[in-house]
Amino acid sequence: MEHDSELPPGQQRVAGDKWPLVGERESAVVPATWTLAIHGCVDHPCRWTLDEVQQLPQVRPTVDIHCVTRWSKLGVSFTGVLLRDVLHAVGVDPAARYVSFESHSTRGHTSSLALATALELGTFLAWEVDGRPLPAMHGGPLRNIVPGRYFYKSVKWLCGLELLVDDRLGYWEADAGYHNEADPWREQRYLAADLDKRRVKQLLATRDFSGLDLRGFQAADRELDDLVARDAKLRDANFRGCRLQRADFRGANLSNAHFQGAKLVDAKFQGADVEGTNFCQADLRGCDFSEASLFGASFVVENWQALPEDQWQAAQLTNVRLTPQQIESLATSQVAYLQRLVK
Ligand SMILES: Nc1nc2c(c(=O)[nH]1)N[C@H]1C(S)=C(S)[C@@H](COP(=O)(O)O)O[C@H]1N2
Ligand SMILES: [Mo]
Repeated sequence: MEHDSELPPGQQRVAGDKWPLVGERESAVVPATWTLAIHGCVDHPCRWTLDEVQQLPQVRPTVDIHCVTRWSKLGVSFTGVLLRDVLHAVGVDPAARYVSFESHSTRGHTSSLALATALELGTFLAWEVDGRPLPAMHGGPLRNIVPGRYFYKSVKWLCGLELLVDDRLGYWEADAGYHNEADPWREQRYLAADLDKRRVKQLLATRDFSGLDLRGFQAADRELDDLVARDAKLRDANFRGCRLQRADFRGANLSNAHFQGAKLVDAKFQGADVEGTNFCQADLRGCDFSEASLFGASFVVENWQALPEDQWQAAQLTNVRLTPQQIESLATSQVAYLQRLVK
């Protein structure tokens, strides 16, 4: 599909040639014993070595990577074989409707797609990036790549392709509410948790979210000073314009949460996941981000340098605890802003 812009909505380019590491960091299996099992609804279930995979016609697609935590890395070239050719070689049972990508990893990570979608998007299995072997931390010896979907559909250390009649939700899709379609151009990031109105009211009254799964929680413009949300799951939650002074978000998952214009004076974010989180125009005086993970977080609009000062200086960043390393993990426009304002 053709798009006017290179970047899907809400995405930012990584600085330079950075390639962030997301999710699991290593495989559970040494490459020497690595094989790919192709099973489920196939005519000839089999187990291939990497050598055997590489016998198929090789392709060199250039792919734009879009992570759900809002970083994008454009124009990455891989070497691999098309899923279509793999499946052609083993023969697919016409009853198969889904394909599950399985990982050699301790938690048995998986992700799945409708088979027709996977084929249409040109899904392939890659062992090289920019002409060099795919690094182990990025899924070497082999990972699948699904162009045109958030990167969580591209499983590292691919060890199996299972053809299914009925879908089986993947690791992030089943437990963390990641959207099963994952189209970045339609911002299909997360599904909101199911909460009835009474429960929402009760949560807002007690101001205790500790340990709860409240992804997508809608709390814009609320008075929530002293909120306790330790270890809460608040991906994609909306706290725009809230009062959240002294709020305790230690250990919480706030990836992609919205804090635009919120008053967060002295809030605690130690050890929190704030990947892709939006803090534009928020009052962050005295906030502590020690040990927090900040990839893709934003503190100011991308083009701030082109705007009049009164429009970007609203953010208040005195006494914010952010290390230089944390700041450097952000997009270029953000780094320049924070280096100027964090004292
Ligand atoms: N085995 C495995 N594959 C995985 C994940 C994971 O945790 N384990 N994370 C997914 C997510 S959410 C992303 S964004 C990409 C990250 O790939 P990278 O670490 O190479 O950037 O891998 C995807 N594939
Ligand atoms: Mo991701």
